[in-house]
Amino acid sequence: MRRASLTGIIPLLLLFAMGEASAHAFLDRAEPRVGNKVAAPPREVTLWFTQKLEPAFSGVTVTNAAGERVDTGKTRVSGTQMSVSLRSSGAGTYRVNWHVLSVDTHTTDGNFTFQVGQ
Ligand SMILES: [Cu+2]
Repeated sequence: MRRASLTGIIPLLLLFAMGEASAHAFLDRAEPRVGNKVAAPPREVTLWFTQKLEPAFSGVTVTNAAGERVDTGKTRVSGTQMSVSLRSSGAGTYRVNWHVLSVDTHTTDGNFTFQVGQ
């Protein structure tokens, strides 16, 4: 009996967890695209999220393979969009590190890489 009731509850809990998660601001897409390779160094990185962001508590940094910052340090937030300009940089792998506070007061963060080169 106990086992039967548990199997009924677990899918319900999963459903609640997913409903909660979908309410946060998650990365929808980015430019340069996540994991993509671009020929020329981009002038900026732009990220789009699934929810509106609170500018004061959202930010993005970009580092090169050596872990050095290549962004200008000034994150711009507008609605669901966040972007940062990059200093001139060469070929290589870059990591984008982002953290956001969405308007529902939940924080999320993540990172991804893109490559520059031929
Ligand atoms: Cu949320």
